Amino acid sequence: MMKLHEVALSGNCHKVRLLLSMLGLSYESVAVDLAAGEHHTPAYLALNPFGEVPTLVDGDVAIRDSQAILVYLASCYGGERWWPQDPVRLAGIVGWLSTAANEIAAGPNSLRLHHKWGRSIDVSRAETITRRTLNVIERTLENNRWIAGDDASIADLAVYPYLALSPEGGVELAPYPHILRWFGDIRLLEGYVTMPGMRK
Ligand SMILES: N[C@@H](CCC(=O)N[C@@H](CS)C(=O)NCC(=O)O)C(=O)O
Repeated sequence: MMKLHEVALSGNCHKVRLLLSMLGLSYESVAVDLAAGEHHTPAYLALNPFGEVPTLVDGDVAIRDSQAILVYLASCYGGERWWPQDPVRLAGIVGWLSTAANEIAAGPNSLRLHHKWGRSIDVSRAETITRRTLNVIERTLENNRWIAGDDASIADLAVYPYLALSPEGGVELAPYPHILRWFGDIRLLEGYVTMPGMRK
């Protein structure tokens, strides 16, 4: 059975929990105790040399990085529905995976680390990135039901958790009605699961 090395309050881990659940895949959850430094042990670093969660272990392979795990699961177990072959659609999806790893990590994720756990960050930079990113996503969702076009994809699952958790970082979402509408659509997807800190 697959093993997901994870942390309950991590939005990066939640991306993977969402897809595993939506694909109906069973897995063993292995809790990593960050406070105890479990992610810096040689055994964990052998699976993930960056010492981060999540890490997915499937048979002989260990995969690090939430975006990479989404790609792996979607392409192995999701079929055309979750991993389309059309190059334009695929490029659109990967573009959003990149946004999740860059702007969303440096914006809303960073603000949550600061407000919830006291991480020292450049708050004004994180707020600027957050505002710009939310504006782009709001405009995207004004014209599209889903973030990368007409169908739900791993792009939605990569972008969703840290936006849904962003009120924990002091972000006000009321000015973004299309993002709020899209939250509702994601929550109706079969297999949707929530996590602490998310409204639903
Ligand atoms: N790009 C990575 C980032 C993972 C990441 O930053 N994980 C955090 C928890 S959400 C972590 O492991 N932090 C522990 C540390 O950096 O010491 C991904 O998307 O999986």
